[in-house]
Order: sequence, then C-alpha cells, then structure tokens
Amino acid sequence: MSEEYTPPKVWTWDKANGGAFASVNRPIAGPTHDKDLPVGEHPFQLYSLGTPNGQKATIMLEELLEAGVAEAEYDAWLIKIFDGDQFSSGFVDINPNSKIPAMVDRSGAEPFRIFESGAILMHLAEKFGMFLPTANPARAECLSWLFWQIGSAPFIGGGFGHFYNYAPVKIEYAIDRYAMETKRLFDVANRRLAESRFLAGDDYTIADIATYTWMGNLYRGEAYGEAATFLSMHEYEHVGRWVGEIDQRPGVLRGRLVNSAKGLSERHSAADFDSLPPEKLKGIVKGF
Ligand SMILES: N[C@@H](CCC(=O)N[C@@H](CS)C(=O)NCC(=O)O)C(=O)O
Repeated sequence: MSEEYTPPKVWTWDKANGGAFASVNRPIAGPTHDKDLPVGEHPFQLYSLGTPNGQKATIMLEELLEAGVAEAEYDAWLIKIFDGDQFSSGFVDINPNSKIPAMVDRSGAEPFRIFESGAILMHLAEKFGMFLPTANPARAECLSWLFWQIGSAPFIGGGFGHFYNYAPVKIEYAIDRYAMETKRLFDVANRRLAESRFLAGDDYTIADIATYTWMGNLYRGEAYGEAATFLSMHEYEHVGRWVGEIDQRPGVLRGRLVNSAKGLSERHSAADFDSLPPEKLKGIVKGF
C-alpha cells in the first residue's frame, strides 16, 4: 500500500503536483488567453483532437458522409490540449468546460455551439435521422447504452488510465479500484454483445460509436501502455468480435485518422485523405 496522506483542513492548489497533465490542469474554469477560433466553409466546424472522445465526433461525421449525407461536410480544427488550446477565449465560448470535442453548427440561419461528445452524437443523429432509432423501445435502448458509456468513460480514462499510466506515482489502491471498475464495464459490454450484434440491438448506432472509441483502443492494446495485458482483454471475446467488425467500417477508418498525428492534423475536405498513404485507410492505425 502507498504512503499515507493526511489531507489538510483546506485544500490548496499545488501547481507542482506532477503528472502528464500538470501543465494544463487547473482548479478554475474560464479562458487563459485571448484567441478566436478559425472558421472554415462547411456547415459543421469541429474543434477537437483524435482522442477517444474526439473520435466519436469525427467517426460520426465520416459515417454520415459515407452514408451519402453531403450536408454533414465539416472542417476539423486541431485543439492541442497539452498546449492549453482548450483555454483560449474562442474555445471557452463554445465549451465553458474546456474539453474537446466541441462543435459549431453553421448549417442554419444562426450558428450555435454544441459541446459534450454525447450531445454532439445525438444532435447529428437527430438532425440527419441516422444511427439513433426513432421509435421505442429501440430508441430507449440506444440512449441507455449511450449514456452508460458517457457516464463510465471517466472511470476508464480519468480513473484507470490516469492512475495506471499517467500518474507520477503508482498508487495500488487507486489502480486496483479503477482496474476493477474498468473490467466490470468490459464484462457488462461483453455480456450484452454475447446476446446482441450491436449494443442497442441489430443495428449500429451512436451507442456503438461512443463505446467503440474507448473499448476498441483498450481492447487492441493501443491505450495506456501495457493496459490490455494488465486487464486481460482476451477475456472479452464478444467485445473483440464487435470491435473487429466496427474496425472495418470505412467511416470509422477515416474518422480515426482525423485530428491525429497518425493521420490528418486537420480535415477540411474529403480529398484531404488522398494525401495519406493508402494503407492507412485499409486498416486501423495504431494509437491516436
Ligand atoms: N464528457 C466530455 C469529456 C471530454 C474530455 O474529457 N475531453 C478531454 C480529452 S479526451 C479533454 O479535452 N481534456 C482537456 C483537459 O482536461 O484540459 C465529453 O464526452 O465530451
């Protein structure tokens, strides 16, 4: 067990607490500097980074385009969260929570902002009538799995990923607690996917897009160092079957390459993908 810590009566901000996010973590909200966001020509302006949360938006947009919805054209601008871009005045204006992904919908008379990956998925699904069933119980099932994912991501990322991979000290209690919860969540998905092709039923939905970006990365061993071995990912065979199927979707292959050092740092047109080596669009590229 790690060294005991006795909390003081009043917590104060110790800037030198270390860790991968030390330079950008703050206990206060709001902008740190004045800078406007760039605006491109397409109806959707996405400000993001190719992390699992960011990939939810780019996969959704690429899936819509793949399905022939030309109105879903978008510009994807890079927000470097390790450099603090999420704290610019322009970004805070569209997401007061300073987290990617955030989007501006400029498809109508008045542009409006939308932030939180789940809200972006729902907005696009409802706007274009795709990947979210309209009738119950299918709609209820899809929303249930979608919000299950949104609620559980912080335990996987902020909990397990942080303490196992990023924290400057390895704390057994914290790693145990979040490894247990992450494995429990994989077991929830595995049991569901043993009985159902996709999370919400027979059809691929925004619940799959949201969950796949997190579980796919971990299952393939592309997140948090040796986490796939540590968490015995091979135990979740139905998750593996589902990840393998979604991996092959063209919209997913493209969506995972946007705002990514492994693909396009920014995306402003379908033709941008032509600049990449063709093998990148044929199979999943490691990491993000
Ligand atoms: N609940 C949010 C979480 C978004 C989130 O955590 N984004 C991370 C990257 S994956 C971020 O922007 N971190 C920057 C920071 O914490 O300063 C969502 O689903 O959109």
